[in-house]
Amino acid sequence: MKLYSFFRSSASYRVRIALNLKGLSYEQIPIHLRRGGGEQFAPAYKQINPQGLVPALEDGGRVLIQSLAIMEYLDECYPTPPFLPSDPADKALVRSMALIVACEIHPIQNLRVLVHLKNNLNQSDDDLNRWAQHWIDLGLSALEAMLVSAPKQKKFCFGDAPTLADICLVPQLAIARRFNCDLSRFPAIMAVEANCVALTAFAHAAPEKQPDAE
Ligand SMILES: N[C@@H](CCC(=O)N[C@@H](CS)C(=O)NCC(=O)O)C(=O)O
Repeated sequence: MKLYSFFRSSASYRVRIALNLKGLSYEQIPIHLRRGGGEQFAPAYKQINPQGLVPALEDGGRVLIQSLAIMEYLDECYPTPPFLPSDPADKALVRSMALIVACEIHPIQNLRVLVHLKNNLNQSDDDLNRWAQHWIDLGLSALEAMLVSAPKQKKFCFGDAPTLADICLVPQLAIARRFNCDLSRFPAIMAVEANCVALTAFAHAAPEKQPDAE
């Protein structure tokens, strides 16, 4: 498998964790999101991902995009260990946690959104930081409340094994730190993160461990 990714990209980080949890080997093709105005916009890469975003996963000659779609594909092709619980309501709960990160937090503090705010709407770097902090804080506050009240929350967001929720959460925390968010307000999230990063699948997927890390 080939993973088109960028070491600092949290959506790529999700897929690296997922591949590692499934015990799959993969070659990383780095797509630098800043160099030369962004390698994601190169015509050759847009043939791979017309959205001009990372990650993209090539498997058996087919290319998949969108990290959640990729992770569900991996889960269906390689069911062990599962990324979702079997009970429909539990599954919906785990998906809802993953979607808080992937749909409500990450897209509005993504690079292209910040570049647009800065270059076209004349916002300062301070404004961009406050923007990112605001949306990250709002989403993590909701997730913290869910973890505190969830009856099946144990070592991880749900139960005693990592699910899609943890796979989305840990990379988002790396971004939160990049924007200097105050994570001490989220003790349940911090406890889950500590249990995740103790696993080699998460530790080996960390941005600083990637071949393209700067
Ligand atoms: N929903 C997409 C998001 C992909 C995405 O936004 N990737 C970011 C890096 S985390 C990116 O490529 N940004 C490039 C840009 O904003 O120009 C997914 O989950 O794969």
